[in-house]
Amino acid sequence: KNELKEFFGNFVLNLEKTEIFSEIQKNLTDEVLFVGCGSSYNLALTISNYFERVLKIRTKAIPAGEVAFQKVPDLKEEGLAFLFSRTGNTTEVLLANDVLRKRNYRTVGITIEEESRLAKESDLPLVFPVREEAIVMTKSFSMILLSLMFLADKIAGNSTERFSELVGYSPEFFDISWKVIEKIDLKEHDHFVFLGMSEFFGVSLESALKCIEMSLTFSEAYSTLEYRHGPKALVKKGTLVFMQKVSGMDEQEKRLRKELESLGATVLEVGEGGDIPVSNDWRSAFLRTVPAQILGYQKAISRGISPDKPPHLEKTVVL
Ligand code: F1P
Repeated sequence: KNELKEFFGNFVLNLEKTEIFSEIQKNLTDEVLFVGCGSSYNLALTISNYFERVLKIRTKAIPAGEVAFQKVPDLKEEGLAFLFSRTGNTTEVLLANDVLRKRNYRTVGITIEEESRLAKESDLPLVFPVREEAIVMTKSFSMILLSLMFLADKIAGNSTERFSELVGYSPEFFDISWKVIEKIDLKEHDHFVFLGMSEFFGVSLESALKCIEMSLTFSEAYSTLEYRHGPKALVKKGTLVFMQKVSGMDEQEKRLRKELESLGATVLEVGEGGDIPVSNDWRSAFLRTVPAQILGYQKAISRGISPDKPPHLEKTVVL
């Protein structure tokens, strides 16, 4: 919980001075691709939304497998593409890098492994100084998300003060999340639902994936109001819903919470005035996966499972 502060001071605040920053700025086109698999796809999706929001460009987030096997209907002949892979060796991402480079895309390879193929084969490698041994991606997700959102604001010429505030708040946010989740009887909850919009939808997808991977619990994610259109049929006592609050939706969120609680669900709201309070600014996305990381961890422990080594999964998926 304290690593984020150090990382922000040592790495993120210096990003602007690096060569990769000016290269990205120079190569920014009117449509930018964001590509990855699994957590790295969720990361790509969340960042893609934020780039669109602050830089007013069109973006597309695509699972790497669809680029790798050329299933994208309208891929352009050139452009800029961000490829995400924590290990830097996931087959689909490497194949996607080949496909895009052959088409004259400039590829930015985002990874934490300097010696990985993505770091070596992408045009503009951006290697993060983060160590993460577990199979499940947790802190590197938050750190890369924070960095690229920061980068987008810097390119747009926006103030980045809010990031400093959020990073300063992160240890407290971690503690509050831990305590709130600790109070829930997790043995009685076996169905987790994550609801969010836009950037917070990416956060919700990642939250569900974390809980599946770490605690082997049935978990789903939906765009907040979509949940009322069918999926809520599965709500029961034992359903735990995390709702990511967004600005201007208080009334709808309140009504949805009431409805889900009347169906037997336990509901926790993350955001301004919520059970786990945090700013509703989209920049808070990098913090908002933390409650699910804690939930996955606590649920795994309550089931006697190792949250670091889920069955059937490997750190790098090789096709
Ligand atoms: C992608 C990924 C992970 C996931 C699992 C399988 O890895 O989907 O997000 O947790 O371990 O691989 P990477 O390309 O980011 O290394």
